Amino acid sequence: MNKEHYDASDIQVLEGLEAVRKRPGMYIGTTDVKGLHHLVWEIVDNAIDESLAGYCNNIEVIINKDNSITVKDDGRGIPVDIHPKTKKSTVETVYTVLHAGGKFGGGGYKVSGGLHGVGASVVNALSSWVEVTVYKNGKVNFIRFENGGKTTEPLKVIGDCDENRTGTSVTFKPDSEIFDTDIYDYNTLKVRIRELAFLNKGLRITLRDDRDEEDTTGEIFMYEGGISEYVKFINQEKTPIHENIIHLEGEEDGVMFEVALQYTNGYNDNIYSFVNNINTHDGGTHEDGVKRALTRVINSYGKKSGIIKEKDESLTGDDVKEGLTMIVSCKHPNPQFEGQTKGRLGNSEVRKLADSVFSEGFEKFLLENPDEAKIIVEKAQLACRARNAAKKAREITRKNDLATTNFFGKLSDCKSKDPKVSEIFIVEGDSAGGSAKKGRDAMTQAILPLRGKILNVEKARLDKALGNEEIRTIITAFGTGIGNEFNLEKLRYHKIIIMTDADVDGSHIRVLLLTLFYRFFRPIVEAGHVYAAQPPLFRIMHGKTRKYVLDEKEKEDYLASLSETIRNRAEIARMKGLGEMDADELNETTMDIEKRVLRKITVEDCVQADTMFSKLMGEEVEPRRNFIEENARYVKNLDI
Ligand code: TSJ
Repeated sequence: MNKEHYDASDIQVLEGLEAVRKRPGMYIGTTDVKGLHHLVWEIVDNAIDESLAGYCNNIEVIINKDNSITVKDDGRGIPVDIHPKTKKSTVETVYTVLHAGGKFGGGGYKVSGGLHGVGASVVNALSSWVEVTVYKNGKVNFIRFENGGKTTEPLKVIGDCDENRTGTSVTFKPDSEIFDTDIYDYNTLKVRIRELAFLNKGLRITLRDDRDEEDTTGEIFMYEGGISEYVKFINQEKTPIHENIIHLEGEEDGVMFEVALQYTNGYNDNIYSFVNNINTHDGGTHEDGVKRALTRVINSYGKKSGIIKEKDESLTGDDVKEGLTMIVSCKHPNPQFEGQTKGRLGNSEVRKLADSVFSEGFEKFLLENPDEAKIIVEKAQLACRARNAAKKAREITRKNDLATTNFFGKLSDCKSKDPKVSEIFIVEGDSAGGSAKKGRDAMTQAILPLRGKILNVEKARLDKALGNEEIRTIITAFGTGIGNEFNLEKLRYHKIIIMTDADVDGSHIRVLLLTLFYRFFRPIVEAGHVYAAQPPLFRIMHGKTRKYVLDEKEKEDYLASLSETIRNRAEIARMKGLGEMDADELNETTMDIEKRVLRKITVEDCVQADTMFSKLMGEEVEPRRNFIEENARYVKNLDI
């Protein structure tokens, strides 16, 4: 540091940068690894601004061996002339005066922004050294700062360069006394650089890691398609349901608005919005405008084209969002951010701009691409139906609680209220139910008989099944609730045992129950609470011995283990349905905790049942299948 250069304004400057060093959190949020990377964005943002102003096409980011960072651009170069107010070069001013960033831009169209738009001076304050090189007017200009932003000597020309060469190169070394860590993470830089490249079409950003001997060329991020390519990138692991990515843009009063979208066959949406390249995680007027227009246009087009019938209800914002991948990007010279974390755009004029740009362009797209339009409208219709089915299911189960009289009529509950020891047998048919009731251990075993009628799976869609009283009783008996209200801790039985015959009817009931569990109670399955009882298929009697076996193979093995005389005299009976076993027999073979064999049901079993369920539903498989898949989303919601 050269004391001679210091005057009153210097002292002010140092006080400014000293304030940053005293409270770095105020300026860059944190001094952890996140704050460390934040410094890079403060610098890169300046280069992006130059690109948005139309003067820069290439940006290079290099992680140097010593974990210092170099950012270079081919823009006009930071002005090198003496700034009238500070009497120092603009370069030095930008680096030493807090909040100087924007003020020295000179008519620049500042759209990118760091955390607080503070920029270069903050990076300087938090670095052990910074070097800036500006190529301009055939000269190479250089300045170096040390120890938190102290100018070593004023900007000086250190050489000549090609007249046509312009640009800025900055290298900084974060101060290890400020930051918890000084090691840069390649992937963190890469992810954001890629995003910046998507958001600024045509801009080429290179990232190179000089700590890595192998990395000699770096990775280039450049997307001529801009946010369309971002949508394509997000959807590359997904299944789009139409080919074209819809990309619309418009501008008004210096505000640029842009949106790209494509639907996938998924149930979640991937909507990301940005203002001046910053993710607005709480949305705002730009996102609202698009969503409002999207809902309106899908409804109006759907009705006009006859896809949405007179009797159908209107699609909601949630319906049209399902499976949607969308990037919304707004570049605004004067953005107003709202909300606790300033993550929402507040400028109301943007809502109108977004709405009009989107609705005009999107309606045109639908009219010009009727096949894709149909797919999109139908996807939203399926979402609507699934939403209604799930809502109905929730309402039904909410109304139906343990106090309802007919509930007790069906369920023979166990005496114990301790879920850990309680079991519920869901039994096919009244007669088996009767035997099970007699044969059970009433302390820990509850019995719920199901009547056959409702279980005509081929005809029953899941939403209908949910309207069925016995199914509702099951849901109520579990005690967990369903949908948003689902709570695994409230499960009243830690063993849920499906007890059905080994015939076609039995398998239909199993399929229906497993499908029901899979879609609405997956956490119960995942937690290992669901079992299948295994009633024996054969009874082998010889002398006073009675042996029950589960299947053909077990029968053969058992017979082989007997001596020939006994084997020849053994009476082998094929067991009929559960209903034909008496209480003792049922207890001994299937229910007695000591003797029975239960099979634990896995999620995989349920997936198989679910597929089967879809197939069983008969004609018009495809749309119904879709319906089921749509519904499956609500199972995901239960996972929380
Ligand atoms: F500020 C900084 F050091 F962080 C930085 C600034 C870092 C990097 C890598 C690049 C830049 C930068 C600044 N690149 N390009 C510019 N451009 C200007 O500062 C500039 C040049 C000329 C004019 C003009 O009106 O002639 C205006 C501006 C804002």
